[in-house]
Amino acid sequence: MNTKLLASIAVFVLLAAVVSISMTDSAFADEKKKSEMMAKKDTKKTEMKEKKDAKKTAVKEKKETKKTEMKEKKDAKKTAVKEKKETKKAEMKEKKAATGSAASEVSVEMAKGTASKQDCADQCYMPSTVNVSVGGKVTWKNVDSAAHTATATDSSFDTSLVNAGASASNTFNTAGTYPYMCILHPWMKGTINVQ
Ligand SMILES: [Cu+2]
Repeated sequence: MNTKLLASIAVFVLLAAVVSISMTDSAFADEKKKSEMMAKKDTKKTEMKEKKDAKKTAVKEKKETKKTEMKEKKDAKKTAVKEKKETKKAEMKEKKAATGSAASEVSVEMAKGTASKQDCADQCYMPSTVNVSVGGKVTWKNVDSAAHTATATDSSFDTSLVNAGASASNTFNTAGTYPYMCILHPWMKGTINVQ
């Protein structure tokens, strides 16, 4: 009786152990499979995300490259305009310096047709205003077919009659502004600045 019971218990325990081991194994396998699947899923997800990110980055980079190019192009244009402006400014300054500075010898033409051209204005004497240094000489060359004079309004100088094709000069020793005209054709007016 005792032996039978013991045997029964032993068999039961053995059976229970076998079933338990089997169930544990099965559960373990399931768990493993599940875990593997999840890992696979995660890997795929990561890959997709990386791919998406790479695409995003590429688009962003392309956009930035284009932006940089546009900016560079714009800057280049700006620089070109600025340079052109500065060149022009320098040229103007040079021109101004050339005409503005007083020379020791200046030549003025009594222009063609001024004997009858009453509206010759600042083109009767060419140029109509000149700058000469103190002690400098102004020479009037008559390129017209009529005779003219260069006569100071204040009578400080007078070339008297300068015939067609002839020239006359005056030396200026005192600084000042000297307006002058032609006594034959009073619409002919000029100015000598002695500096
Ligand atoms: Cu004249």
